[in-house]
Amino acid sequence: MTTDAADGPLAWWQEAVFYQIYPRSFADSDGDGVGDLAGIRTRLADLAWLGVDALWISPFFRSPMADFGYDVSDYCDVDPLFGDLADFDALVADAHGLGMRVVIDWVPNHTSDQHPWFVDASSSRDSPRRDWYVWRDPTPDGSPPNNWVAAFDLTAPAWTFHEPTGQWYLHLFESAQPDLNWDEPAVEAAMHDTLRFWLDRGVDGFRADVVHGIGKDPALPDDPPEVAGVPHCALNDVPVTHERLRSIRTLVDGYPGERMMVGEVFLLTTEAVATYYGHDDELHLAFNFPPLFAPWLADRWRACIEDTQAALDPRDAWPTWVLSNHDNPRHRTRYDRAAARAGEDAATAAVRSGARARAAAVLLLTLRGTPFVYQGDELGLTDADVPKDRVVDPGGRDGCRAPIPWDATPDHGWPTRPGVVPWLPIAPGADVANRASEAADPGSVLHLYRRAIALRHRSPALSRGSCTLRDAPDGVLAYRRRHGDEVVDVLVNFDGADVTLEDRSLLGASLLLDSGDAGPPAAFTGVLGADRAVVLRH
Ligand code: TEU
Repeated sequence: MTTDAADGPLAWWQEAVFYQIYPRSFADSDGDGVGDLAGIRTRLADLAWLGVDALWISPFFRSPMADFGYDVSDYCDVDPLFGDLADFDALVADAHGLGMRVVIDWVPNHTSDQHPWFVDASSSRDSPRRDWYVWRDPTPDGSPPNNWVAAFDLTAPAWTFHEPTGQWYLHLFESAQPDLNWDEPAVEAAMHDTLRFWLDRGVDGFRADVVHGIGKDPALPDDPPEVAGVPHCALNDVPVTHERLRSIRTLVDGYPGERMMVGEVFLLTTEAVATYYGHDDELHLAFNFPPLFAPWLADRWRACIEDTQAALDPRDAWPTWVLSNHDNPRHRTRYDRAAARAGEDAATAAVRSGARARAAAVLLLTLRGTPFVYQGDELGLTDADVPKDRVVDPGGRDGCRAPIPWDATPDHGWPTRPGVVPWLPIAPGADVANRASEAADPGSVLHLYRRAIALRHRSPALSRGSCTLRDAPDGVLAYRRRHGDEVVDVLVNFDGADVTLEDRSLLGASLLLDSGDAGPPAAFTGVLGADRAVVLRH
């Protein structure tokens, strides 16, 4: 299957490499053990050096932090933990000055239960804001209004009974995160205003959290028994959401400078995700979850690419690729755990773990579509081992949220005030796997990311060309990127043994990038090393 090369100019967000910042864990400027906006500012030059084009910053808005910022109590202010609006403005100005765009999180499906809107709505059944949230009367047998399951604790209903006013309210996540009722026009208007607030401040776009949740079936029907135990947030998919996304698109596109929205559509098939692009009139981009959850196997990745082409190409929709984020174990850790389950011993893991993560980086940065790098993946980090008494996330997602190790000093760049420790433990191996040590080592994962990003930027075939899957030996994924006369082949060996390629046409092709090497580009010998990815030009 081939995807045609894009002709005509691409938008910046199609050519960009994005970098996700989870602000609590990125860099701390005030020694309270939690990262902040001023901390991010001190590290922008490092990100420019890496070569990324755009930053997506996870929530820094006012929040009681029941879900570490995904429970917003004021959409138009910075939580004091992270700084203030002046810090944000300075951050945007500095990022723009370095040529990087800034995209922020927007959480439209739910607010915090401490948001003045919910405080008001829950004050009385007669509150003028009562209908800003989803309320239902008690059922005769006292059970919740339907069988929807909340995220995180799959035994918990997506409903909480509110004693003072005698009704249930809906929450697809924690009970501290009541769902907004987008059927209420005032809610839609108020949420549009929050977009305008940040667009006026100069943000380049939004990552919209659980954006497929802003429409609900008004009948609130039970989820079918065959999906029992699946959280409703992974199932909610109704037509009215598309109408709302078209209004949002009109609003965002009404601003100059190609503002954009990438939506978190947490649905489990690419086909369903694709519908949220509309016909170039809904989301500019949508995260595609099957590749994020795919195991490290050539045939599974081949299927992910085929599914993406089949679902997105007919819509002229532009793909996204994500290997890790703040909600899931890092890809290195996921692949290592799967290998351990399949019987990989510790000695083999010590060799293969890092090599797999490096090959995955080359895959991520050579596919057709916008790649998103999650902070710390460029250092080859694994998840931190978080002892039980330090687990703080309701979804147990702490391991991938460990603070970024900046250097080899004992505190790894997280000096704290007396009596304070960083909010989560740092990942293992930080004496070597840290920014400063890796910046000084041309063979590091960090340098591999930098080389791969630079190669993508200077190669039209990689940044915008067509993508054709090619035949390859078992365990190898092969695709050809082409733009005009430029033809680039990518080969990824998912197995732990060398493979001799029968395709002699590749012999002598110049090696633009080799995931296993720091060395100068050479000619391809026809042997693809174990756990390696290579990029070749004819
Ligand atoms: O995530 C939505 C979501 O569906 C995932 O959290 C998923 O349920 C979870 O990863 C399963 O482990 C977004 C944010 O990315 C997440 O951090 C928030 O907790 C959530 O929304 C609620 O705002």
